[in-house]
Amino acid sequence: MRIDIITVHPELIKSPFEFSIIKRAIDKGFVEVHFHDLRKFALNKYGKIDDYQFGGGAGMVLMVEPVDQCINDLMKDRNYDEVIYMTPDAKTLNQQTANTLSTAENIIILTGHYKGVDQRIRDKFITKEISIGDYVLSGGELAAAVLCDALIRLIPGVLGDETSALTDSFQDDLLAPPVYTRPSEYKGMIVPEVLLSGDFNKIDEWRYEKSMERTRKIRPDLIDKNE
Ligand code: 6GU
Repeated sequence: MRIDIITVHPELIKSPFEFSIIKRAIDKGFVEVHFHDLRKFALNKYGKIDDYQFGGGAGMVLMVEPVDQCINDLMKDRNYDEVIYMTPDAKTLNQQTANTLSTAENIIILTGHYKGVDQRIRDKFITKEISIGDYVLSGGELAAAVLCDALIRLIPGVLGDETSALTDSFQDDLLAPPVYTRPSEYKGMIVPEVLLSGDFNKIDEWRYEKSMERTRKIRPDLIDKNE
């Protein structure tokens, strides 16, 4: 997979790609991530990329021209499966969207800032708009990093244990069960005996029950959705 991220603040978004699973995925060649500084396409030597909105109102809007040029440059070299715009006024990211996007070959992610991007960019290029939740961030960079993390870990081979991405919370619309590791007793706090029993049928059953219990308590909407 190749991901091209267009941003006003490349430095803000780089570090999540430099650690742990995501770094390993890049090092092993499962994914290529390229950052594109919108200011390189600025209208003047002062780096102008935004302007006041027509009709009045507070906040700056990313201009059509720099974004259009940046996306056109990328599209000259390859075809893109999706051109994604990160914005709070969109459908919320969920596991199903992440699963689908993780099979793409090439994607562009445009991160908004200020008041967002000129609507003409959305009309002309954007194939998918994604929010990461019902709250407002100061820019789309962190949201883009969240999206990339969710996608990259799903690429086959990225996680050492092939099955573990599939047993995550939300893959089956249930929250994950509790987990424990050594020691089996600490300051009188003990690990549930079934986990030490070696009986894998019983363990699976216990985990499922705990998943249901947690989901009913914390996210009953996930269960109602399937009934
Ligand atoms: Cl994608 N962008 C911004 N600015 N705020 C958000 C968001 C995105 N998703 C939730 N809040």
